Amino acid sequence: MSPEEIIESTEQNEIIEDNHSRLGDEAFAGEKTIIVGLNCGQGEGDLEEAERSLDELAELVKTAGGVVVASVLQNRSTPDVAWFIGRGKLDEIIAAALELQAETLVFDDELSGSQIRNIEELTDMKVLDRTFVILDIFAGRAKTSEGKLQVELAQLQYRMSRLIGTRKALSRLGGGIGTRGPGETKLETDRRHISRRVAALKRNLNSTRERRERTRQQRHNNDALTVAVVGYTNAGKSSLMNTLCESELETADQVFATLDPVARKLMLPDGQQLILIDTVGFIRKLPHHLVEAFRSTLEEVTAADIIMHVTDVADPEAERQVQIVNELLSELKALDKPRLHVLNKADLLVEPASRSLFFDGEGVKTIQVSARTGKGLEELKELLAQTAGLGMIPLRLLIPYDKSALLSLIRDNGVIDSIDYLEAGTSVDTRVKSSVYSALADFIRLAE
Ligand SMILES: Nc1nc2c(ncn2[C@@H]2O[C@H](COP(=O)(O)OP(=O)(O)OP(=O)(O)O)[C@@H](O)[C@H]2O)c(=O)[nH]1
Ligand SMILES: [Mg+2]
Repeated sequence: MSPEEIIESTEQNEIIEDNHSRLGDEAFAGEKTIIVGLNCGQGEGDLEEAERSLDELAELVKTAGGVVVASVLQNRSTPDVAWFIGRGKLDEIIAAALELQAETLVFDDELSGSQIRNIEELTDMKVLDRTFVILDIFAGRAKTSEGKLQVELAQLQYRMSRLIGTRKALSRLGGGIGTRGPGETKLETDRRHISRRVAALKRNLNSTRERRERTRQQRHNNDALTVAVVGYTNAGKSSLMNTLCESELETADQVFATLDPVARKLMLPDGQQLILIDTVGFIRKLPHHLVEAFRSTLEEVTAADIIMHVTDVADPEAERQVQIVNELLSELKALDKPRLHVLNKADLLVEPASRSLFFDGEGVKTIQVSARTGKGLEELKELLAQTAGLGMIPLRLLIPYDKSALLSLIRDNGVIDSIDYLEAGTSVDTRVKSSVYSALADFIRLAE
């Protein structure tokens, strides 16, 4: 695709009919895979974390269409420079692969290009890492042109940094985890060609980003407060938005069902309107290239007025997931914003949730709900109204009849608690965003 073509395709950021993910999962079915993790920590917690991360990798490989036939975890004080894990361990893996007829190895950490090449040559298997698999899933899921461009950028940057390796991973077309996205012909060409493509993608994403920035600004100026719905992947963010906003966003029991941010209006019981923005789910070791490439979508989180953090309270890993989400929120400089913590899937709890989940930071209110049964959702709306109200200024106004346009400004930027038509004008008790205070200050009613 030439840069011109890219510009054209980003002009409309519409949902492109996407058969990729559906077809993809079938086309990739059955690739026998051994997953490999390395634990360099000494503590018991470290081992457990490495095991959980490996479980998650199995899930990722499955989502990408592979079949995990074995999982190997090595304890070692440092990664091996040439082989990542121990050479002896690799021999064991080769023997196991022969027996299990496995053709692919997926490592749970990012490997260097030379490690990938070394291991490929030794094992004669296709060698991938966690980042590659995540990028592959994203490539199959991206629906809008912006999402597709972002994923392609992340893939190219990732591949460019490993161009010297990946003989097998790149030399196969048509089937196999990691063969979606930029195909062989593009990757065979030299780095300069890829660099040019990367530069073109970045330019295009920049213009998309400016457009997104403008939309956001408009939303900010004329509309309700925005709430970024964030959380670990599969926590039920989209389901919760669907139940709250009566929308029909795609939900699925799998990682990364949502890639592109989608906004929906939520009318609160007090008449206030909020805009909820669904976002991509977070995960352990979210690839650096992906965070970079998805900067413009992740800025929806940075720009939101309120953060609604959703956690699957029934997941045994919930506490760790909260920690991972908070680390990413901190990177996105979003931890200081008004935040509430929603413990979802309460219907699946067999015993009470861990108490520590209820303390997610100073001033952060926590509520237990179920998007499925509707339990706790009215309280959640209350809590959202309260949180939204925190940044609002209460005013008692008298608006002359020739300034009635100000009433729409108030409605768009706040809530009217009571309204009364007097001889001198409209008397309004209201709470408004601080951004419109100066437009209204002249009409504040003085105490009678
Ligand atoms: N039992 C139960 N299941 C739920 C609840 N909320 C969501 N789910 C299920 O959890 C799975 C994930 O839900 P999604 O809404 O797709 O989760 P998400 O957080 O948007 O996930 P990503 O977009 O992949 O990050 C789906 O199978 C939902 O049906 C709930 O309250 N209770
Ligand atoms: Mg989702």
